[in-house]
Amino acid sequence: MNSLAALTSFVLLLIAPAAHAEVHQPTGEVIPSPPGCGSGNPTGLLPTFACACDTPGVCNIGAVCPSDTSCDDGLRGTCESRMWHVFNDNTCIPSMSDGLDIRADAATTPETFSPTCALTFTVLTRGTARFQNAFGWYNVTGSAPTPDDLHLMLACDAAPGDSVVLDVRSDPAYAGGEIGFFLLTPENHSAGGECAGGHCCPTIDRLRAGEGYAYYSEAAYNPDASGTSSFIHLLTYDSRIAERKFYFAWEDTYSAPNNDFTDLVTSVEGVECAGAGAHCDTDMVGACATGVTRCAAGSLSCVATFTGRSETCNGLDDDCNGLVDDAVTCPGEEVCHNGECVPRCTLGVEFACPLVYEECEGDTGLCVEPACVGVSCDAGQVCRAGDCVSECDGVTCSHGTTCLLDHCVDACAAVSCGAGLVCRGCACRAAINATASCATPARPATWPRASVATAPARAPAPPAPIAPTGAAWTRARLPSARATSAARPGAASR
Ligand SMILES: [Ca+2]
Ligand SMILES: [Ca+2]
Ligand SMILES: [Ca+2]
Repeated sequence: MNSLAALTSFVLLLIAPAAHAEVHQPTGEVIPSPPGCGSGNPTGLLPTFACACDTPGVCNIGAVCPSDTSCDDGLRGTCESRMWHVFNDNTCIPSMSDGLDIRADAATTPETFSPTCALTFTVLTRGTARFQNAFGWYNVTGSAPTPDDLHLMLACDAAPGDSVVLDVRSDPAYAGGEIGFFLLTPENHSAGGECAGGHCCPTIDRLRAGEGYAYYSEAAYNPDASGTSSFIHLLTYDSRIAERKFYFAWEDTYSAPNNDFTDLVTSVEGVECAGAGAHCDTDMVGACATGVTRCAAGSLSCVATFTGRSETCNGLDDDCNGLVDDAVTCPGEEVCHNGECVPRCTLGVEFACPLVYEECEGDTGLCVEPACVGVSCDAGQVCRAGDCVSECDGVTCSHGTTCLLDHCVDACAAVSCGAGLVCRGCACRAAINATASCATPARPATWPRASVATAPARAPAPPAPIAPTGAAWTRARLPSARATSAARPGAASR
């Protein structure tokens, strides 16, 4: 196995959503409100999430403990949350829960999203709302959406469990860029809490005619927005069990929320928070330095693409201590050089340095540029032409590869993407030809060989480039030799 291929065993860091400060209304009340009890069953947002499972009809809600030695753990399937009882607790409302936390994971950001594939809009619950609220999307434009740009996806008659699929990206109404989501209510402007004209089904036409309200994921455009004393109408939750899925939990009453945030709870699958998927620096070193921005608990964070592991001879700083291939062992008499175990060049003519511009360094048994013999560089630097320079300085990698520690590597080789996604630049993105269900699996490209040639210095022209088998690669040279590329001929035979 190619030693570089071992990198594919890296795993993508699991995104553990970081709990953040509690969200509260301007009145000081922490939101959302805790579970209640209705008809002998727990009510509110937490049981809604305990019934948001990858299998329909399943709920992770345990039964009351029959004795102090036997309690139902509530575990039925893969669900966002779980609730279970302890002996002698409230027989309606389980006292224990885990998974998605309705308070710790509640977020008012992101306010805008990027459609990455076909979107699936689903109603989870309508709680006990008297309004038959509706839900949809709009184009983010930098100003308040007009009724003409409110695109209803879940109308007032959509029942819990109903889903609508729309590929927003190919919808004529999509202007490109980010989108927001809205709630449509039928509330009477002059009699709060009442349905305008006694009709509780809101429509865009009724809104245009001045009946009801629209509330937006961009909260500043809400009809009752008033700066820092604005009531919060929407809490968003980043799914813990599905990629690119967010939950939208709404409060529907103008300036008078009751804070259960179940007046309409919807999910949208196929969106990322705006800004996700970009390259970022994790502030770690070595292979762990490269990250990608992800949504976690409502905010962007930089998630390392690779986690550290034990160092092997592969041209990478596997254990993220800032040193490439430090303290690795190679079989027999071999030494680790440029990411490969090679025979010591001190062992005689048979193992002499293969490139004419390299010289055998006696101490290490390595072939190096003559000007780099005896030169030791700090972490993060490599010797070229006798000078210690920053790794990846002046290195241009071929399409699909990224310079990491002076080597062109396929950052996607270690990234595992979900169905319908492909890895680009170490971030999982929707496949270009994703079907409406976004279900076409697409695998990342195969692992290309890194080009690990060192630059010639005061030396004859290096031999013609020899591309490793089955791999495309290019590499810019230092200014003194910009036009040429070189690989160790020995590398081509592996
Ligand atoms: Ca409510
Ligand atoms: Ca290391
Ligand atoms: Ca290594």
